[in-house]
Amino acid sequence: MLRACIFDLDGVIVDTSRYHFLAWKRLMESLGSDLSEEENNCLRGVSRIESLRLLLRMKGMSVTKEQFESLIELKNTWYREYIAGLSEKDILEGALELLRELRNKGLKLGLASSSKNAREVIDRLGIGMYFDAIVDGSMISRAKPDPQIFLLCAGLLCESPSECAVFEDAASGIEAARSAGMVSVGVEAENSLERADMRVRSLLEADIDKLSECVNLR
Ligand code: B16
Ligand code: MG
Repeated sequence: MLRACIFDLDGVIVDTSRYHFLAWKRLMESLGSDLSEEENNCLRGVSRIESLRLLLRMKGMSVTKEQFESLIELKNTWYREYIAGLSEKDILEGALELLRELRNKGLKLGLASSSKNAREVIDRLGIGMYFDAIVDGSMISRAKPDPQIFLLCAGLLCESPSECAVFEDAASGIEAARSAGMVSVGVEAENSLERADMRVRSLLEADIDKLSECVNLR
């Protein structure tokens, strides 16, 4: 029986991926390189440290440990500048309606984001009151696709993983949900998350009855 829904943040509830892209692009340009939108797609749902490792590998660049630390810091400073103007208007279509519908149905709600800035984003959007549990990047030691973030969230919600569904926009998040033994819903405009149990282009298309059936059929 479906008892809880766990939401990713970036790309599912709010489109902060644009700001991550701008900050990474600015960082790569400061190093005399560049970043295309396609290259940036590989970073979706990936932790900050792993993103920089990937970028440097992709561009055949190497930096010292100290430089790595300061680059990570700089990217985050720029990213935080970009998200300073976030407000309720930036919540993606269908998200608020879905959160309200799920709560009205008596389901528990969790938020599980790899971002260490997740709480600031949630505060700026004014949506903290919808969630019974929030797990952010500072609470985990292993990034998605490891299931740790979703298992921790289910634990805080006091629900069994098999009775939780996850809404995710990144392939790494879908893998994490699968490994956690949870039903996964891929939320992505191109509808390309083939490994997800269900797929929607936005939360507007989410159908709770179908999702419940999917959980019951397992
Ligand atoms: P930060 P999510 C992820 O958030 C983003 O999708 C990913 O692009 C970002 O690198 C990661 O958080 C870390 O974010 O630098 O703010 O700690 O999709 O798991 O909500
Ligand atoms: Mg995401």
